[in-house]
Amino acid sequence: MSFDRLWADLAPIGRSKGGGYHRYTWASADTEARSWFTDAAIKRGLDVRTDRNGNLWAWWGTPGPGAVATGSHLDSVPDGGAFDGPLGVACALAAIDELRGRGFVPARPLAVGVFVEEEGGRFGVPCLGSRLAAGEIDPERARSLTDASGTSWAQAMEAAGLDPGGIGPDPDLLGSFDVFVELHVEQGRALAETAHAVGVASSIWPHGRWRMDFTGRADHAGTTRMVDRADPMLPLAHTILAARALAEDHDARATLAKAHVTPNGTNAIPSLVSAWLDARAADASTLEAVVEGVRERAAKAAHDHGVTLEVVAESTTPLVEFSHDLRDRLATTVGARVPEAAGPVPLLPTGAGHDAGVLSGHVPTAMLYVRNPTGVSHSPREWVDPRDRHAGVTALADVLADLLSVERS
Ligand code: HGY
Ligand code: MN
Ligand code: MN
Repeated sequence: MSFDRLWADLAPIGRSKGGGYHRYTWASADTEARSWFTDAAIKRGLDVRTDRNGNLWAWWGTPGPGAVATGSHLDSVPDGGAFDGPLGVACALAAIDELRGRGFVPARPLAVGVFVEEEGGRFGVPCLGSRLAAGEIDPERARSLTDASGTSWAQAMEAAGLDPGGIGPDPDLLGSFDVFVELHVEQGRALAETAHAVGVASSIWPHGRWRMDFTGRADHAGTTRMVDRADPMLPLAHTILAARALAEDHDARATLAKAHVTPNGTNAIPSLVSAWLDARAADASTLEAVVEGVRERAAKAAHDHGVTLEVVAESTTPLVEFSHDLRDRLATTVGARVPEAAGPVPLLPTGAGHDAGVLSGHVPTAMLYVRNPTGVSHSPREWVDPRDRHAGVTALADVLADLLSVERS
């Protein structure tokens, strides 16, 4: 299957020492991955364009209104898995091959997209490319986002040969899409317990990221009495434990996995500790209860240790309920190839954010998930069996054939 050749070409790009992937937007591995996509698309006679925000689009047919769009992302979290993002992109290209092999001729254009900075791994705001296109983030704020070395989005985008001056809402692009379908590796084990290689998304939990700055007082680790300290590490420690307890109490998710300690010296009590809270819950009120609970306990711990606290919401995403019609239409299409005995195609909620979630406020949107037997993601252990990869291609080809057969409404 053409998928395997596509996958073999992509696999070596951006491999990290840990066996996972390091593909940061606008950095070298990302440039290589974008070339992989562009070369594969050109080889298929697709018309490849870069939109004002740096997202890539490969068109089968003349770009224009009434299009069906699909795609995902190629950037990764640090030491991420192979499938999160790239599976959706490779399956889309392979689905075109499969449709052509069936002699299928689309009644309307198909656009295969690669969104930039979906993980927010380098510049901190997830789904940046789709948020920009959807007008959901101020372009000036995006341009001034910086990575760990202080390089801004604008500088990095310019170094990649693109003009950051034009980033922002792209109503013409989104207006040309009648529907957007994203295929993605499942980031959980719901399908692993079933006879289904492919499931359909029902919703995305509300979630967000909050930066917590604990400002203390730098001092000597050896000469400063414990009572005389304003050590920001202490309220951070309390906050990490509070987030865990609140998430358990509310059956939510709360994680502090990234922290910057200044000056980060073994024998220097820090002046500042910045940490990022990633919180998610099945509904908005539960998410709010968890985040407010963390904020309160962090503020109390900061006060108790003579430390000040500032909390900044860096990105928030409301509950996404995918269009029920589209969801059910995809389930019917995917189900047509599944034996009766397997039961109905699973409709899956998820705590993972996706560009499809951002677009769902602007374009009718749906998602397909492909079985991940480990259920693990954002880790080198993420996995999809080769057979299920092909099942993903076939399911996406069937869905696209159904959507592309209908003349523009
Ligand atoms: O964090 C997420 O949910 C996604 O991987 N960006
Ligand atoms: Mn991810
Ligand atoms: Mn993803």
